[in-house]
Amino acid sequence: MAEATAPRVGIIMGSQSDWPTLQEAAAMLDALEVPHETRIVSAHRTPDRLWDYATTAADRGLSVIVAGAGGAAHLPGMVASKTRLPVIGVPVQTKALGGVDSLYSIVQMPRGFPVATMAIGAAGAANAGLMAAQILALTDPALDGRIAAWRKALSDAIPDAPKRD
Ligand code: RP5
Repeated sequence: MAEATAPRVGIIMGSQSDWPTLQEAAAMLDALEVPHETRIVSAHRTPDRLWDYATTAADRGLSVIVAGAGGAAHLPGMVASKTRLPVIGVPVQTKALGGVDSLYSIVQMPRGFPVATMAIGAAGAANAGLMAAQILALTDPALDGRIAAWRKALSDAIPDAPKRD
């Protein structure tokens, strides 16, 4: 599914070590049948790749970019500076500072260059996938229907009362 058809969402991450987090975004897009691609693009280690990715993303047919990074997490903001596609930032949890470093690096963008910042870690990555799908669903009624069904299944799975020991 991920790259079988032209991708509409690009999931990028600063390192292979971010994949266990960003795979949650990919899994959500798989579940909602949204074609997407996954790439390693580092703001610090591969700045030229970042530049190329951001400047060609729209022309290649992408509509939303999910960007996850940890620590000094410049990736989402740098990508947002070179494309007008919506960028959803995912702060990756870090060993040193728990991901608060990543969150602060991503969320505190200057006026004019927004990054839609999710929660730290796996939940944030899953929500990034959902948010990307919801943006696409504004012009895709079939996808909107799949998101509605996904939400209903989630609600239906929640019991009325807690199990008591
Ligand atoms: C960031 O540095 C990456 O996004 C990653 O979260 C962090 C650590 O990268 P590795 O040292 O594991 O490659 O750029």
